[in-house]
Amino acid sequence: MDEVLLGLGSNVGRPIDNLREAVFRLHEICLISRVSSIYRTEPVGNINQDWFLNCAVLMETSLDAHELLDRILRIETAMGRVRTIRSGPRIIDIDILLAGDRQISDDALTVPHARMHQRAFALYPSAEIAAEMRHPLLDATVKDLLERLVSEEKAEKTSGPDWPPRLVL
Ligand code: PH2
Ligand code: MG
Ligand code: MG
Repeated sequence: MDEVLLGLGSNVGRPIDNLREAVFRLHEICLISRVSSIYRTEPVGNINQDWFLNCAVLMETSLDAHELLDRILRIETAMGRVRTIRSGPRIIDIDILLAGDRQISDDALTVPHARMHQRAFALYPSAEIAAEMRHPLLDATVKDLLERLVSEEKAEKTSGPDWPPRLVL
């Protein structure tokens, strides 16, 4: 069973509802152990879009990483995501940030996520729920990565109604 850290983001429609729905849908395919707070974050990459809400989810799964990716893509599609411009606005984005100490790099998937260590919107929520989880390539914990991060990105913790979502475990 792998412990997997996911990063979730949304900046279209009602982002808080989208994050909540994504967590419920993930709950149907894996065992969720922790859900972070929500952060309101400045868009990175393509700045001509609304700010995002981001959070992180820690889960356990016996799916292998590619099967998990397949389920995640199905959740994104079911929630109405249409892929247009790179780094553009999205209803929901669910990224596999870390999967135990696995290292995967192929056409479909890169784990650890190639840019997680450079992104405040991924590291702030991740450090809240998985501070001691190790990045297998950088020889650092998530907490170390956040401490090392040099970034101007604005990220502020927010609260929302019904957050964290009440999962029936
Ligand atoms: N996701 C991106 C690109 N830029 N910026 C923020 N603040 N949050 C995101 O989740 C995000 C982004 C590509 O997936
Ligand atoms: Mg992403
Ligand atoms: Mg993605």
